[in-house]
Amino acid sequence: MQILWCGGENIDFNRCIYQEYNSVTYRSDYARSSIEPQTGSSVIISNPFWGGSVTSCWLVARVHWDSSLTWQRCIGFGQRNKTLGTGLWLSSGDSRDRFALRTYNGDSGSTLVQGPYTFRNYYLHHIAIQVISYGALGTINVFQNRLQVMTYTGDITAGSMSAIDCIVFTGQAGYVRASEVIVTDNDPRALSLMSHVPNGAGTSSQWTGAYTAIDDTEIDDSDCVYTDTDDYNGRFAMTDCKSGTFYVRGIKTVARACSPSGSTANVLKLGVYSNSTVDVDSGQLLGESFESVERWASTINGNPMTPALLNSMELNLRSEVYTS
Ligand SMILES: [Ca+2]
Ligand SMILES: [Ca+2]
Repeated sequence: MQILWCGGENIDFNRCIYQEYNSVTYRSDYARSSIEPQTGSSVIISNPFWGGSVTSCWLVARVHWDSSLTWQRCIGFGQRNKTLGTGLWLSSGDSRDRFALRTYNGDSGSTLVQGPYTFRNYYLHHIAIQVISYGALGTINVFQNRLQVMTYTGDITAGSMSAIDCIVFTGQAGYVRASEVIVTDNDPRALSLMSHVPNGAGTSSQWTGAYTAIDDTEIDDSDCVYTDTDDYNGRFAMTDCKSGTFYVRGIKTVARACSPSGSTANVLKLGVYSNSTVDVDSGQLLGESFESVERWASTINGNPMTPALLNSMELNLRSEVYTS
């Protein structure tokens, strides 16, 4: 199974996200919060899938449903360069506690199929959605608490969307929260997403600033860690796995970063420091404004990940001065 994308905090989505800390809306031993739109938001979209767009994939998420609205968009699949809201959506139906599958062209929606009246209000649902061959003849299956509740085969085209490259989430404040969002190429119903955050100084860190500047729950760019020197490693200890037996599929490293005007260092390499070895990606060129950059790794220094390895690793940020 390949993990195509994952996320569950405002750093993973790019529009008007509020984080909800009422732990009935998420699993507090896995996630730090759920996400929720701010009042006045438009539809929220995720950071892009790492490997580009796909036409078949799965989504699994924890969804806290607290909506009094019919035909309320909840979560689904989108394409980042299309009119906001375009997508293939799990929605409420003609009753607030009824499932529906809808397509939106960015302007209006149409119903593919309605499901059972089991979208229970004020309840944390385990939702999985499978898309097979997005297009004029495709199939969508929806699972609630791992059991199938809807299926539709036919034209599942949404507006001018040609493929799927992001997750879309409701813009309606106060009704829907999501956490532990994972996109895969195969059945992800057994997967969980656990957030790990900086909780101490790292080994021989060369960057300026303390971990407390980057342990934000709500994004706070007013304090951060930084360097303007080539090939400097910023290292920070990370929180551990919860106890239990886990098979670790991999880790996503995500940071908000920028290279302000006048900087020398302009590339950020993301990864980890483990067993005295740096394992970072080839780096991403930064703009002058803060934005999220992500890296997925299914191994550390070529070794399969284990909870013990994760517990001992440190976050490793590495600077680079790139000149074309
Ligand atoms: Ca901060
Ligand atoms: Ca640790």
